[in-house]
Amino acid sequence: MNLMNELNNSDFEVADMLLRELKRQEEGIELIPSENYTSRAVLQAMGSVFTNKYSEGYPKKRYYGGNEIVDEVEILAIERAKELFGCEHANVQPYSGSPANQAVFFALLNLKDKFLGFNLTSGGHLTHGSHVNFSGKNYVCVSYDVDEKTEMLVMDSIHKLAVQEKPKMIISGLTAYPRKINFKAFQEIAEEVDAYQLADISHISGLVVGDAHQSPIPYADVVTTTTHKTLRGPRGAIIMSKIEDRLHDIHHPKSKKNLAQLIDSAVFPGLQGGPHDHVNAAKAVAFGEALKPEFKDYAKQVVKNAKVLADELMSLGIKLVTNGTDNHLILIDLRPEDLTGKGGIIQEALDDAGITLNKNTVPYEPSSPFHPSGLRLGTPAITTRGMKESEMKVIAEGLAKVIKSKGDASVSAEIKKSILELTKHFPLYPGLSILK
Ligand code: DSN
Repeated sequence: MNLMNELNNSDFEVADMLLRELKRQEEGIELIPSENYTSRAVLQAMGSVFTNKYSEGYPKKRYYGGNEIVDEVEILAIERAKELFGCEHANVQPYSGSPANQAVFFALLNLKDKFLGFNLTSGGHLTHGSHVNFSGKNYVCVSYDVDEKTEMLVMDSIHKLAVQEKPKMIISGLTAYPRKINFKAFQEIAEEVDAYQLADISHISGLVVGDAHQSPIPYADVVTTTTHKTLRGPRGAIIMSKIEDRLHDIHHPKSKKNLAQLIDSAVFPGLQGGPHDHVNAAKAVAFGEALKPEFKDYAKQVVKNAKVLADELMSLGIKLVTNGTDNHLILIDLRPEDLTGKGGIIQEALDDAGITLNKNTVPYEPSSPFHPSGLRLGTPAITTRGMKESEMKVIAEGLAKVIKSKGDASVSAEIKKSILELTKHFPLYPGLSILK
């Protein structure tokens, strides 16, 4: 179904923006580690008549009529999520990662309860306890951090903090940490202090299902993930959990609900109204794609590409946080380049060169989140495009030249030519009718 002709006829302005965005995506190198390119099948499921439906409730327990097909869609998405991750329970309704994490807080904690989360500046997420976020405002967050020297998480320090603070929940997971997370070790700590473990695998869920990262599913009580990052689906999220609440008698003695029921009722009716059925249809499609054997090759190539890109950058004299990566993302430390607080300037110079990434804080950031001293990049999108080790070398060279030039416009213009030459050979959505 091609709705582009209708869009062109009825709203030229939006149609034109869409075409220009497609061109931007085609011509540039996308290195934002939380972005990816979905398949055309995912796009089609999202841009479909499922968006016309309301379906408050859960399959077979809806508040409105006409949900017989939407029930099939949601059941399919749930079953595929369970098969893909090997989890006991899956709720596919969360609109995105932040609402999913919010639902877990709502399900498991009372206001002002204490939890442990990864410091945002060093690689955690806003919803892991930042003071400007609901998680930091409504609950008491004690942040754990990376070691100042190695810039890595040290499980012994997290253990000490947990024993001292006795939190009700410990969040594991990352948005800007280039190393692996030991979910088993987090669970051992959580069990020792009678806390829940919430593993937020939004960034790495594609790697987890592709056997390129340890899975938290055998260990963590609850696991959240967005569906659009390494998992390569539509914008959205899911929550997975065990069915039984192992801490029922300690934390929820009066509740008649098990863990899965606590989560479900926090999502609906606790926080959300009708699920986005068109997105759930697209989630089902994406899970089906991730169940195919070739997705494992994709996940492994993402990590391989990140390693090559990291090694090339370091060989060109660029300092990386933790001196490397074991996942899909890389954090460049601009301080040795005399660019402290100048991440935004280099991000803009790279935009001009056709390379998109984001400015980011580095651990123990000496400047501020809006003027940070680092750059965050990753390989999920370029790997989807088919790029491999040799392309990583070209990209590393472009990145290093722009950084070393400190944002010189003539260097960006020169790099842009090589980026256009490179992306020409990796068409996005070949044959998409709007390109004709
Ligand atoms: N905005 C996402 C990211 O870029 O990592 C996290 O929510």
